[in-house]
Amino acid sequence: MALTRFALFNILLFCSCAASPPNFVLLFADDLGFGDLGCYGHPTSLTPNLDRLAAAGLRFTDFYCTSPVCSPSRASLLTGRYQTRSGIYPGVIYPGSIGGLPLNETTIAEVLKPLGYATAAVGKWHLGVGSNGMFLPTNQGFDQYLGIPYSHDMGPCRNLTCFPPDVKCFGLCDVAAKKKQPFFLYYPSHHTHYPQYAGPGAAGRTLRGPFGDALYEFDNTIGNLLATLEKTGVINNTLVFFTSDNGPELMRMSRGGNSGPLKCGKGTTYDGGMREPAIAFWPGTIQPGVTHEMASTLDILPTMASLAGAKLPQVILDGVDMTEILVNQGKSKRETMMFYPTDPSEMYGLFALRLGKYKAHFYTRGATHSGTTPDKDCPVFAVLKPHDPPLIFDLEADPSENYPLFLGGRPDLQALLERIKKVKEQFEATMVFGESQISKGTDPELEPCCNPQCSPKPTCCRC
Ligand code: CSN
Ligand code: MG
Repeated sequence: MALTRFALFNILLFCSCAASPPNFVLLFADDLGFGDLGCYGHPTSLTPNLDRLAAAGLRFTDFYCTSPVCSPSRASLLTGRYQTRSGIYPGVIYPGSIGGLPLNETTIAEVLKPLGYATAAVGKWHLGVGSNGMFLPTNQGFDQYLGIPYSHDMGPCRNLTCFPPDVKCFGLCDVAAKKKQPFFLYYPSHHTHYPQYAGPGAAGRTLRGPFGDALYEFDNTIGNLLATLEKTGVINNTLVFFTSDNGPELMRMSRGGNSGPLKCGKGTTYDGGMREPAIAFWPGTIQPGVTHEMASTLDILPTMASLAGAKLPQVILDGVDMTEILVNQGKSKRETMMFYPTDPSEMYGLFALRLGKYKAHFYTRGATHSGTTPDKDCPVFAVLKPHDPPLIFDLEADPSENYPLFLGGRPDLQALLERIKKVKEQFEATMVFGESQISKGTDPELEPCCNPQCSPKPTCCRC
């Protein structure tokens, strides 16, 4: 009897899996650091919904994005490839940028589309607009897009952050769920990026001030999303994944984020710039826990492809399938993480490389975005410094990258150094830099403008 019921249960489970691939909700924070969430130890952040996802899901301690600034990090998230390949460097895309994420790159949305997924991007895109909007999400596999195309401290209409238009709820989850169509919702929120904004439900509601209020509002939105997933009955067939694009903008002082115990923040290749909070939630499939396995935004495309049964793009992928970490709290297939600066070049190559628990810095440099903290290595005054041999840190014993290992008299560390050099050499030999999209420059005519016929642009767009 028990066995029969067990068998029936399995069949039902199997049938439902085979019949309906899972939905994906990808939540992406902006400039949110490793130490910013309640569940990552921030004392005054108010993040009840993210904390709930972490308590009932899997929380990562060693999760990396690929760049300490926005656009390159987003390019990697959506393509599973280092930004050097797609050409989203140096720096970030500007409102009038001529280039954008090349259309021949394959995004997660494009991977899922052939399986009948409904796809939507809601929030900050920051991978180009281009002439006639050629680089917008609707040309990169997303059926629908509602949001701002770049950071809200860019462009002529900055005051839109003070007087947000009354945008009605998009409701795509709702529609897709009712149709029993699988969906992929990409929600890259602008909330925690400077200047922060919070509406009446969140402004002044936290102990942390403007950053805390904006984060709380984002968290409320996540709560609403979860409620919709529950109400529509799809929550048990939905992977919700949360992470952030880059480390905190420390130059904003208490209005920037917080990298917790990690060194420096945005713009740098220290862990504070690129190691991020990450949470995977899927009731019934992902067991609650904490994982110390190394994983990356690069791995999200291959993982979603594998869970959906989709074909991988026929290009060099830097991501690996992390399903085993998610569903069995198993081992990562990822052994390395590569750290490129905001202005990667073939001449300098990698600034740093993590192999297992060790991270080697071949170059270090501070950044404008990481100014104002007492650590003298973080601000822009810390000029480019080559290290030969590289500075090596044991990130398990010293996550703050405070104490470089002394290699003298340690044959084991000498062997490690040789291995790191070899891995670096092998990786760099496979790296073909794509044509830089951002070096193509800007054209004011390409800036989205509230008064398209006006001149001269962009100043006439201040409306
Ligand atoms: S970012 O932030 O777009 O989130 O990376 O708003 O690197 O020069 C970065 N930058 C404005 C920004 C400029 C931003 C830069
Ligand atoms: Mg950002």
